[in-house]
Amino acid sequence: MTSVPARPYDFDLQPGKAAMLIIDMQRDFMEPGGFGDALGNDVSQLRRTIAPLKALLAAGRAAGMLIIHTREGHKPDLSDLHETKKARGRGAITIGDVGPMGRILVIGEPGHDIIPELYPIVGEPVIDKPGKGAFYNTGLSDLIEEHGIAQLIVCGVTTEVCVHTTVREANDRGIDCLVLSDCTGSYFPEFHEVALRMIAAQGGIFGWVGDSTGVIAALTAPAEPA
Ligand code: C5J
Repeated sequence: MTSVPARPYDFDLQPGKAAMLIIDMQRDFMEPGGFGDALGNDVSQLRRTIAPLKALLAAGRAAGMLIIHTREGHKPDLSDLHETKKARGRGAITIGDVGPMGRILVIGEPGHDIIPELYPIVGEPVIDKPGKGAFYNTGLSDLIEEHGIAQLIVCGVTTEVCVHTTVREANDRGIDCLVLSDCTGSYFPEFHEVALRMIAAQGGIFGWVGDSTGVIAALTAPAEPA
């Protein structure tokens, strides 16, 4: 067990029981011309997460940690898209429509894929999710159970939407979440700050908030003598 500096108190990382969950680092959220942009957001706000996430991924891979990526999106026939989700936003183009990176949030389209900087390597599971939470209508529960995972190091975008929804879902399944402030991001910096405060408030009602430096230090620390 290794202690990682976090709010509201240090997180006891159990590397053998922990996985990294990297949420929706997709071109559709991160780049101009995608879903985030179509909703009128400033996608450049999310770019600061890329460098720390790259360093974290390298440390996690070197430590042999299970790394799980998620992608929000829908089947090409949109049979898994609720009408309510499609209708919301009222942008000029919406989910399923053709944009500069292909059909918006549709599996198999260029915009739906993970950004090249953080692309999964062979063997890393990629969970396609139709909702905001990574547990809804996916195999994530089974996957983490198979691997004996009890802790998730949660990263990705956006903090107050898919990250928050997933952390809440994980909590209700008895999984501890450490959310990394520098590896999560929002189009709205104030939402990011408040979303993180909500996680760590009330004695850690939804989990812990730390950063990539603390996790990398824990993963690269020399093993304690037996
Ligand atoms: C949103 C997400 N914001 N990945 N999705 O629609 O947070």
